[in-house]
This record gives sequence, C-alpha cells and structure tokens, in this order.
Amino acid sequence: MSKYSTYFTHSIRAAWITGLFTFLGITGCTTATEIQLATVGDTMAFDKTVLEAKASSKVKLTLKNNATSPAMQHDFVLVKPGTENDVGMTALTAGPSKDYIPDSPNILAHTRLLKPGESDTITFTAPAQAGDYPYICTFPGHYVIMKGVLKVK
Ligand SMILES: [Cu+2]
Repeated sequence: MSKYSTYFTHSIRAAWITGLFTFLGITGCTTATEIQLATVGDTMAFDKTVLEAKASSKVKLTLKNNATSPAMQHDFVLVKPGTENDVGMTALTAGPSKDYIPDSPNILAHTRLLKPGESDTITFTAPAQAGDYPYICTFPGHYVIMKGVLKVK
C-alpha cells in the first residue's frame, strides 16, 4: 500500500467517525420531553393545566382518559395562541365522523379522541416561538372549561 492510499484510508475513517459522533450528538440533543397528562374522573378537566417545553424541542405527550362514564370522551388539542374558542367551535361542525377534530391551520398537535380508559401518545415539535399555547378538549361542550396552557420557553 502506498503512502498516499494509507493517508486516504485514514481520512475516510476519520470522516466516518466524525460523522458518527455528529449523528450521536444530534440524536442526544433531541431526547423528547415526556409529559403525562390525564383527565380527572368524570369531570371535564385535565389533571395539569400548565405544561412546559423548550422552544423547538421534541415533546412526547400521553393523554389518559380516566373517566368511567361513556359520555366522557376527551382529546388533547394544542392550538395557536388566541384560537382556542375558534377551534372549539369549529370542532362542533367537524362532527363525530372526524372525532370532533377539525381541519384547522390553528391546530399544532393533537391526540385522537379517547373513550374512557383509553390513552394515546403523540410526539410533536414544540413551537419555535416562545409563548403561551392553549390546549383544549374539543369534544362538544368541553373546550369552554377543559383547557390548559403549554408554556413554551
Ligand atoms: Cu373532554
């Protein structure tokens, strides 16, 4: 093997190792913030009304519906600031075939609609802009009182 080809092999190996470490570094930085959210008994309430996440970070959120009454279906719908009433009202027209989750540009992330005892886990990227992002349950009649705020810092 000539001097040149040995040098060449080494630089390829160095580049590959650098690439591997960069990859590990990136995946290490994007470890998701885990949030466990639940509903409270047969009431229209989330057990946490304030959540936190870093801007642009990965969030892994689980919503558990702790109700027993079949009438208590719930979801988690994260929306743009100031749009919770609008999304809550459009949810009614979306109807049961869409699980009361409207096609809206104001919705940033959502779980599916959960029957009592069910849970759903979603992964999403927190908004890049810091601020207070409301989350609501869009099941008919719930959004007015069933809500909270994701504080993005
Ligand atoms: Cu609800």
